[in-house]
Amino acid sequence: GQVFKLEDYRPNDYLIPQTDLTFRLSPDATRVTAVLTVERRDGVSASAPLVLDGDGLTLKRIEIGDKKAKPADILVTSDQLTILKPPAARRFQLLIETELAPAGNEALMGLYRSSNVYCTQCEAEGFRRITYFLDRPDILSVYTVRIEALREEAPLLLSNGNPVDKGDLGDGWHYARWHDPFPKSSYLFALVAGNLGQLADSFVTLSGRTVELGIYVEPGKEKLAGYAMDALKRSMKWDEEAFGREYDLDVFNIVAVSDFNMGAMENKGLNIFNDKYVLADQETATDADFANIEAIIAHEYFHNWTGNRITCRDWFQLCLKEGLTVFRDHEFSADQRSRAVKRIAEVRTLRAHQFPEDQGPLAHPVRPRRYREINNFYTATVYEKGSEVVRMIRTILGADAFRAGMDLYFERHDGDAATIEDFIKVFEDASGRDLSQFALWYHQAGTPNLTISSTHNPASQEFMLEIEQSVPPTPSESRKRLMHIPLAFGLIGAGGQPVDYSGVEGASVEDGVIHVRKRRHMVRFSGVAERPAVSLNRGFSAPVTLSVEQKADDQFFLARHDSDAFSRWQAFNTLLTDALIAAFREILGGKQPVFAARLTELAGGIAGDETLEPAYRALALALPGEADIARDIGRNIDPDAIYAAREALALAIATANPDIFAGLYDRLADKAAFSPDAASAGRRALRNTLLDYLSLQPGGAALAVRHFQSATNMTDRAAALAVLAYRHHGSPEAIQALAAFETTYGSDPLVMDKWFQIQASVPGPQAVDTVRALTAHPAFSMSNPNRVRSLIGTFSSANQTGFHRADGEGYRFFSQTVLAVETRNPQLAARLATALRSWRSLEPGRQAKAREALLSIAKAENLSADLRDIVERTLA
Ligand code: BAL
Ligand code: ZN
Repeated sequence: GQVFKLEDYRPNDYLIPQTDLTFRLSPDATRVTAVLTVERRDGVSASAPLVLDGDGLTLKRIEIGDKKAKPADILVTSDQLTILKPPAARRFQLLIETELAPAGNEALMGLYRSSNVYCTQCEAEGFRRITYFLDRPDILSVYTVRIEALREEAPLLLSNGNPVDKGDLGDGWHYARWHDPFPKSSYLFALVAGNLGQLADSFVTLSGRTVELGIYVEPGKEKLAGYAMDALKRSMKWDEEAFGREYDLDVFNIVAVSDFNMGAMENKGLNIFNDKYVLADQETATDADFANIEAIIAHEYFHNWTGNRITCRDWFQLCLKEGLTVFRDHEFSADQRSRAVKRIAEVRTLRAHQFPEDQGPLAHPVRPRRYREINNFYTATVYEKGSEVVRMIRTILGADAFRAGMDLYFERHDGDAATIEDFIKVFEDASGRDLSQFALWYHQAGTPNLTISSTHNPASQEFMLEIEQSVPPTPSESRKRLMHIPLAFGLIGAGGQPVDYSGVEGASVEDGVIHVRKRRHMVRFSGVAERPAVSLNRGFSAPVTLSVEQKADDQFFLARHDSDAFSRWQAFNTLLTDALIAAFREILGGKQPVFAARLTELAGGIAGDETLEPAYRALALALPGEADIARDIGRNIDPDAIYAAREALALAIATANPDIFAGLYDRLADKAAFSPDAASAGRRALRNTLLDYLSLQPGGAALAVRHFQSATNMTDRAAALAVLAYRHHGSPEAIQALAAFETTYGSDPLVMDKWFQIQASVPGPQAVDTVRALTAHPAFSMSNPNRVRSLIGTFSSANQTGFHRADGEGYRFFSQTVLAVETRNPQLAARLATALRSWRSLEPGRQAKAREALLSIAKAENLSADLRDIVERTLA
């Protein structure tokens, strides 16, 4: 396939300042009439052909400047419409009529039907499946959209911008017209038509304008949108306060649909959401669901400024809107909830999803320079690492200069299709700092490592940190340049107090941050009488790995005393990881692992420490996941041995703390009415984590059954079901609970996703048969992305022992399933296929079998560009 390169960017010869669309909707033959006002750019020859993008379109009519086009005037191929001799006038009109079949569109790109609702998804290149267009983000156009439909089939007609007109057309047809005054890229176009229920509200902006808010859902589910509406209003207020950003249209609409490739989409004034991220109440949604809804509602809303008002020049700049908007939604959630807990959760996500990407065959810079299929670059690197890079800019500049830079960005680039260079420049201009070395974070792939050791000289009262940076090679980037890494740190005295120093040499150190810029720094702190413990990468100031020579005593000390909540969590997590890796090696050597009593007792100490928030304690007590442990081990992975090590540590912690855990479990029982707020969710999280440990003790199954039966909300119910399914797999208690859950929620697809997910993650060699059998369950569907991700996605990315079954059966099932999905939805299949990206870190037997599975996909006929790109890069 074609390779697109950043350096090949050039503006198109033509612009499309105005786009008027008319849709006459019908499931199998929708007519789209596009009237485009085309403008030739200054200096472009009048004979330059106009080449429009298309994808799978049926062209019905074309008029160039009022005249019907003759066959010799145009050239139509499967993916282009070329106007060979455009009119001589600089500005002219083009009328294009196409016919689409939304009902048969299972790829869920362009115009499609989801549960009889017409909806669209145009990012990145879906608009070309609706009409021929310059389908690239730097073509900004003002859209007017007229929608015609049978009133009975589609009483509700929505598009971007403000409503301007509506009326009856006779014969049961009606229409609505929408106008969006803000020029926008085609990927932000949206249309929704169908029979939907509305939850209405309003918001008064900073300057006193009233905005009508609507959330549209399947009729009867309006009440389930209440939390999303609340999150929307809080997002609108927060963006005014934190970034000075006000909403700009008269209406803001959100529509929830059940078939959606992404989480949601920020179309101007008409966000379209995967219903999983809108619908919630205590009976059907977990606390994690509530938190996700809050974050994604905020994320899409924040795109109105970072994405829509200022968009990307080309798709290489995707992180310009995504990394920045993730940073903004992280800050929002941190302000709405607990900053420390949020930061730990973010870092866990980054390590679980971005680190393996950066350390494997799919590694790419935050701003890539090449792609074959842009759909495959909606990655953890672009989103999550992209957010970390923005966070580092704030760390380096400080909050005030960062805000000044953001203000300048909005002022200078409003209405632009901008680049990462533009973004970096505003911070340089606002702060007077040189960010050229820092900019490598956007351009260079790979997770940097810092090797750090410390020495203390009591005679000279010097404390020294020796820091060395390295960036491992990544595909097509074997040599790396030196990065600017902001490393936040703290020196801590024996009583837990911060240690002052009188001077520092060897690196620039500002506000508790060491600026690592060279390969090696010897940082000398003077006036330090006693050896301090050193807390490193506080708050996870840089997305790096650390190799630290640190005494276990110091690690225990930090786990008890670090005043930085993130680093305190990190210290305990590192202790757990080290113990798990040691246990893994013991198991491979045929020994029973043993764990230090001071480690298992510290777990009890943290659980019972009332000075710590319950949510924090829950995160501390959650053992590193099997994939996290595998990543830290790095190579020759045997997932069964990792699983055994993790189980052994869980049992050791449970056995060391039965009374603390049981007492706390009882005290945490919530007697108040349900609330999804962070504090209540934190108490539930801690209690459910304790249940997991307690279930390993005698009577554990009965306890989990009581928890399941007495649950008054989905968080507790799903947690108990998971404990029964994992810890008591195959027991009558587990079987009964799964059956009861299915009976109660069988007709609620989003809740059944949890049921699929829990069963898909039950560890062990039986998992592949369970999952295969569940693909025949009536609630499962190979064409619905949420179902596929819940069952197949969970099995392949969250069930290490099941998926990596030693005989390769997990991989065989997986490759067949990926191919079955791909015939319907290539984007979804490509996403699933990334589950094998770390195949080279497996032990040789599994490695060979994983490779076979990848090759069997690569060999399949008519592979989509999406899947081919992932599989070929994974095998390269
Ligand atoms: N732009 C795609 C969905 C999102 O990141 O908001
Ligand atoms: Zn986004």
